[in-house]
Amino acid sequence: AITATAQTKHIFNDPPEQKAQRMQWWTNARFGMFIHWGLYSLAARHEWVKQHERMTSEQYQKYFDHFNPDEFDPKKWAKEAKAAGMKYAVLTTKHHEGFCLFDSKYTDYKATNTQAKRDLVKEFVEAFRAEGIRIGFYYSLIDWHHPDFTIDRVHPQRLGENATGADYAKLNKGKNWERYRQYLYNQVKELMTNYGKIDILWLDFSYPGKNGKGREDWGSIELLKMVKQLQPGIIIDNRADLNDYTDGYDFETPEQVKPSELLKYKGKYWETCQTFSGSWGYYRDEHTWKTHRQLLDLLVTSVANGGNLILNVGPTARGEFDYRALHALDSLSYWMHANNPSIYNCTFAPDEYKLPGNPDIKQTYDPVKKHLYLHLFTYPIDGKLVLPGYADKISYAQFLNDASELLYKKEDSNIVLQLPAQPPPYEVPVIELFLR
Ligand code: JFZ
Repeated sequence: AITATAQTKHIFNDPPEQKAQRMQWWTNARFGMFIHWGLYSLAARHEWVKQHERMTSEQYQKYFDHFNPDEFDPKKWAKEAKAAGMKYAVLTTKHHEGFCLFDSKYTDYKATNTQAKRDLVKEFVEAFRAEGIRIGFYYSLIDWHHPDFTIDRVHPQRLGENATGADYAKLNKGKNWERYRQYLYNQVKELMTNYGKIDILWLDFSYPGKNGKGREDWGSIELLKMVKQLQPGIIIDNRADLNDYTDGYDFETPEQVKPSELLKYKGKYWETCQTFSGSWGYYRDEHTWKTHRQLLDLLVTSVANGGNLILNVGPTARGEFDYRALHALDSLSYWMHANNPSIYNCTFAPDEYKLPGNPDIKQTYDPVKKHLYLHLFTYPIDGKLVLPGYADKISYAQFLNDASELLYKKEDSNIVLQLPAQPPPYEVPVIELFLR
C-alpha cells in the first residue's frame, strides 16, 4: 500500500476544530468594512501616490504638515458601518507610506505629532466597539518612510521610471534591515498590547524572491507567535508569506476579483476585499464608482461561494466619508435592513438545490435554519418561477423582506412559484424557501 505523506507544516498546535471555533463569528458575520486612511487622503489621488509620483519623504512632508482631520468622529463611521450591516471593521493603522494613526513610541511619524494631536486608532477602537462591531488592524509590512527600509523592485523610490537593472546593493548602502524588522515587530506588539482585544490582524504584503521581501525579511514566524500569544483568538490574513504552513494564516484574501472568479475558493476560509471606486485611499477625481447592483452582487456572490466581503471606504482628509461613499452605504443599509438573514450565518447551497438554468438567481443557504435564499437578479416578467426537481424539497415559500407568503403549485417534479407582478422595492429581491 502507498502511504500518503501529505505536507502538513505547522507553526502552532491549531487543530481544524479549534480553528473552526475561532473563525465562527467571522464566518457568520460575512460582511465587514475596510478603512484606508492616512496622509494620502490629502493628495486625494490614490494611497500609492508617493510611489506613483516618485515623491521623496521631503516632498511628501506637506501632507504631514497639513493633516488636520477636523471632522473626524469615528462614532459616525461606526454608525454608518453598523447601519450597512457590517459586523467588523479593519483600519489602516499604518499604510505603506509609513504614517502611524496610532501613538507609537518607536516613531515621530504619527498622528499625535500632527494637528490631530491624538491617537486616532484608540478613538476608532472605542467607537466601533461601542457599536458592537469587531475590531481589525491593518498593518503595512512595507514602509516607504522608515530610513532602514531598503529599496527594491516594488519600491523604487528615487530611481526614476526605469528601475530595472538598478544596483540595489549600492542604493541600499548603510541601511540596517535588522533595525526595520525590529521596528515592525515592536509596532505590531504595541498594537496587540495597547488597545484591548483585537479580533483581526491584516498584514500587508509580501512579494518574495530576488529583490523582493518575504517571511525571512519580516520575521513572519516570530511575528505570528508574538501576535497569537498576546491575542489568542485573533484571526490573521495570508499576506505574511506563510502560505505553505497550515496555520501560517487564517483566511485568504482574493483582492478586487470579479464575482465570477470567487467560485474556486469554495470550502476555504476567505474574504474578498473590494473598493467602492477602484482606489483604497480617498480619490477625489475617480469616476469609477460601483453601482448599488454591483455591490449587492459582490456581497451575495461572496456568501453564495462561502466567503466574506470587506468593502472599503477611504475617508477624506477632514476625516469624513464623502457623499458617494455615504450614498453607497445608505443603499446597502436599505437592502440589508430587509434582507440580511440571507447573508448572516449563510453559505453556499448544497448541490442538490442547484438551479443550473438560472444564472441570474444566486443562492445562499442557512444550514441551521435549513432555509434556502434565492436572490433574484432578474425578476420573471410573467411572475412564474419554475424550480426544477423541487417538488418534494420545500414546505413553505415567502419573500424575505416582508415575510409575505408566496403561493406555489407542484407540476410533475417541479415547483412553480407565482410571484406578484410588482416586485418588492429592492434592487435584488429575495425569496426564502423552507426546506423539508
Ligand atoms: C495592497 C496595498 O498595496 C493596497 O494599497 C491596499 O492596501 C490593498 C488592500 O492591499 O495591495 C495588494 C496586495 C496584495 C495583492 C494585490 C494588491 N495581491 O496579493 O494580489
